[in-house]
Amino acid sequence: MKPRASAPKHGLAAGEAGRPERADWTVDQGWKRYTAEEHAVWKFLFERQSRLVPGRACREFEAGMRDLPIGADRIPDFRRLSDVLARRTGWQVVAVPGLVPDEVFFEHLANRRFPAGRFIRRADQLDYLEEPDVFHDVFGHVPMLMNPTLADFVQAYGEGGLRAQRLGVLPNLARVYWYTVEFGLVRQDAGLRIYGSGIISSYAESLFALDDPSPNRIRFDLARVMRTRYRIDDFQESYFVLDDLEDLLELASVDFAPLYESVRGLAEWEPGIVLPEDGVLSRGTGSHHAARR
Ligand code: HBI
Ligand code: FE
Repeated sequence: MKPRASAPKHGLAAGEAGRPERADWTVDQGWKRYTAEEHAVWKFLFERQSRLVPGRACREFEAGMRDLPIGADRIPDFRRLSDVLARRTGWQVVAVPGLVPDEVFFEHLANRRFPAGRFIRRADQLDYLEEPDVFHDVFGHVPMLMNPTLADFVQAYGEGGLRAQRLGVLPNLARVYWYTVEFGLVRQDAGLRIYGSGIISSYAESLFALDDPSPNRIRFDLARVMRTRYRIDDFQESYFVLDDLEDLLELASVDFAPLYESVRGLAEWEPGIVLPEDGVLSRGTGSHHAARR
């Protein structure tokens, strides 16, 4: 997720924003230090979101959630998540204080470690926060990492991130992550479904992304997405839709270098634009964002 904002802390209140304890920015989750109020925030979010999942999340999300030790009553323990996840796809969940520097993030992903924020949003921030907390990271990302295709794709993103940084094209790659892992939609037999973690961990965006007439829903195209800016402060104006989650398999193995060259210096697209060559599944009214401008 994006984020920026002072994160609420548990246990070790002060100083988390400062220098990391370890070079890889990991910390102990400190599971025993979560308070009853923090578990209660988790429970509220978990129950509210779980009601939305049937008929909205892709089947891979539901399957991953079913097999993980994630429930309403307590914030999950990352070690128990990692036990199950490692057996399935070789991934682990490690605790971090919040956002970590890009290269630290990529290094973890390249090694199949998912850095999850250990703090949880406060009860007065249930609907919006900019820093990825334990609810976004665990409810949103971990079930999808149980899927071998998504698991490979995210590792490839970590490896590609380090390369893209050296090539000076990180914004292009970051957009691919944004419009897939965070805000992706996929067509399944039963209809349009969510696989993006930023959507499925958000109550309002889970409704907006699928049902609202405002956003565009456009077939995913790699070069197109690389040129498309995104919003971090509001719902997306456009969602990009895969025909099949397995399409990520090819995205995990193609060489992005020639693509970076092909988009270098070209115009960047505003988030809400629709191009003549787009495969438009539904053309948005734009009403949501127009009302806010
Ligand atoms: N750190 N903890 C955390 N989570 C993220 O999703 C994250 C991050 N650091 C950088 C980052 N994301 C992105 O800006 C990169 O994917 C480009
Ligand atoms: Fe995220």
